Amino acid sequence: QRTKLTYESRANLAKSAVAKRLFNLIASKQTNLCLAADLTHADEILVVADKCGPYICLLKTHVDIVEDFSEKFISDLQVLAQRHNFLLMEDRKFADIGNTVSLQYGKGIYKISSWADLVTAHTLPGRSILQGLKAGLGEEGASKERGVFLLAEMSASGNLIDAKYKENSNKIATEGADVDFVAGVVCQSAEAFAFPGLLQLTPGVKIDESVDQLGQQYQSPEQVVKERGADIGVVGRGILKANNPEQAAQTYRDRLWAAYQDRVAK
Ligand code: 5BU
Repeated sequence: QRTKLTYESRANLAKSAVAKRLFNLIASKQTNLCLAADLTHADEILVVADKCGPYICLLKTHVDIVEDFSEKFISDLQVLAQRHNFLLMEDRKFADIGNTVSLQYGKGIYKISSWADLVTAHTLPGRSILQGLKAGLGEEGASKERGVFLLAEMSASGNLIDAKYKENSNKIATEGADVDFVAGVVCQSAEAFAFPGLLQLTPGVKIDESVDQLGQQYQSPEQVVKERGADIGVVGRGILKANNPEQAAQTYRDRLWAAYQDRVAK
């Protein structure tokens, strides 16, 4: 059972180079917290990334909500990622045909493949999503370690994903020629996949609320790690809207990490 194995031991099983790197980063930095930096101005994101940087393994962006996006924002973010030792994930949720996805990944204003260590994608189009992403790497991306997290479940209430979709998503993540590009799965339960070389990323984590006004459903750090199999917990507003985001990041980090230690000890 993958949830009983340590991050260190799972690093050796990973087929994706960036997954291996992330497993080892989590283990050495002792944090399984991902910050969802859902803010709309570059300087706000940079400030929170600098403050929370010591407590996170991953910073997740929605780059299309940044009103003053620039290449400088990306290079500043990369400096912080280096300084504090975290990876960058663009939560783009690619979902189109391979050719379009390759363009969306590598081109346009954002040139996501040039800077995002990781991206997210829906499995809805089937395996061609992986081929499309690989084609979008370009020269710069292809020279670096890159990977994708495939969505097998969502935290939104009333979402349309059923058991069959989940099972087929698992197949895309674990079978076939392009699995070296898959770093993990975004999901809400340990049953979504079994292969220990993939990371489970679970959003919808909050300490003192169970829903928001727009369909989001939350669980506690302990629930997602111990009951739902999360290897990385994603926290956005739980940190961003706190009176002291840095302190909140530390609290979420402490609770997610203690839950992991409990999980592998038993
Ligand atoms: P929150 O502020 O902690 O609710 O933010 C959650 C983040 O995770 C936000 O960036 C979402 O886009 C993202 N997310 C999610 O909440 N649920 C999902 O199933 C997936 C992504 Br996939």
